[in-house]
Amino acid sequence: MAFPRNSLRAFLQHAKTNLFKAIHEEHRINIVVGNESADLDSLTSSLLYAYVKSIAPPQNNFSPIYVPLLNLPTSGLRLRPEFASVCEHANIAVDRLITLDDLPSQSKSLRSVRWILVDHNKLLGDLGHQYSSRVQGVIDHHVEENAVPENTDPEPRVIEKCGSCTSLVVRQCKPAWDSISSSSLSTGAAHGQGEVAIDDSAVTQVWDVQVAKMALASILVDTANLTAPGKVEQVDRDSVDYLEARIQMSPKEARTWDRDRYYKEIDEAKRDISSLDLTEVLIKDYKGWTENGAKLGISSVVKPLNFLVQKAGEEKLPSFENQLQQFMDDRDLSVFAIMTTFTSPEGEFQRELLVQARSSASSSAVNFAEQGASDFQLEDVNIKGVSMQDKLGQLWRKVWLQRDVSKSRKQVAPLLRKAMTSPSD
Ligand SMILES: [Mn+2]
Repeated sequence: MAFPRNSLRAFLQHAKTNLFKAIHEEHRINIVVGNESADLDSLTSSLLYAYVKSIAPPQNNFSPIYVPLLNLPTSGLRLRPEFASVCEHANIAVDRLITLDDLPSQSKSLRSVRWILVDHNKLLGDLGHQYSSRVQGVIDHHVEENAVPENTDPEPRVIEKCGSCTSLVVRQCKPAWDSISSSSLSTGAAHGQGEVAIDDSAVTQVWDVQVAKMALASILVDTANLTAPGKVEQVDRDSVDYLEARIQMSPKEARTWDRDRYYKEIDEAKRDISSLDLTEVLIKDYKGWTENGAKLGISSVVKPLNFLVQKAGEEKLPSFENQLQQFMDDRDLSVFAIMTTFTSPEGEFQRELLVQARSSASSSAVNFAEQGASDFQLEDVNIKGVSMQDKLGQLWRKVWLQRDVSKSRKQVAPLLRKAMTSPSD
């Protein structure tokens, strides 16, 4: 049975109840799961897809129940202050989000489940070990990993470059979303006035506005309010248009809606990492891979490296370098990278890249550095408190200013992984 039209808040409750039933009574469900960095894009992609498809399930579905799952334990939620802002606009409680803690322990897998991946296209980690063969659908904007079957009918198989995965989910969900709202926005009525809105009950409009704002948050943050060079694609712009039109349907919201202000609010919440310690900052947006048995980890950070060095000082930690070493040891990493994004005092969007490797992997790092120098326009830079080698010479380390700011972890990670798989000769 499809979930009757209701709010996002009610939907989350429905999804949680059904996940519980699936665990204990083995009835069928679909789980819509984002990637392991569990960022805002993964959250909103899975929520939007699961919400719309639960109300308007495709024909021949495996199950009409779609559960949005965050790919992190509940303890990880506090590392993401932007979730709180977005959830407030969507009228849902952060502690009601469904996380890995809601799944059964590893020894007891869910039997009747199909997985739909959003914001990644290969199920990694423990989930990957248990459920890789049950993946039946993907919407993603990362590099294709050829891990999802070619035919995922009736679920989509969409892998396409753009600023935000949520934009692709919006495009995918438009027809269903239109069908569950009494007025269609996809048929050219998007900017219609009163006559379009009359049919929609006020309460449905409120629900739609909550969902639209939730989805907009990711697209705006991921594309720097549709301005990020090399990231924004037409699908991002179209999806923002569609979602804003949904907001405009509500006369009350239309009067006060201000996209720039909304973007600023969410972006500021995301950048406010003052309450986190250094390790928390590094794991907040972290992704890991294993290549040829060696582990690679990359942290994305929304502040410059000197902020991190300073933070280590404030926390009276031995040193920033020492903390990096500890971080690598704790995760058994051969190569660790930090990618920072920030705005310079002159208002310029900038990126730094730090790569450090154990001596066993230093040839991979050198390979990466050679290729990366031209691919990403890397320029050597000195950061106070970060030397180019550890005291014993056992670590290879480099810090660059990344002049090509259009390249993110989506481009840097594949090159690092490649450098780790192709032996130097
Ligand atoms: Mn994404």
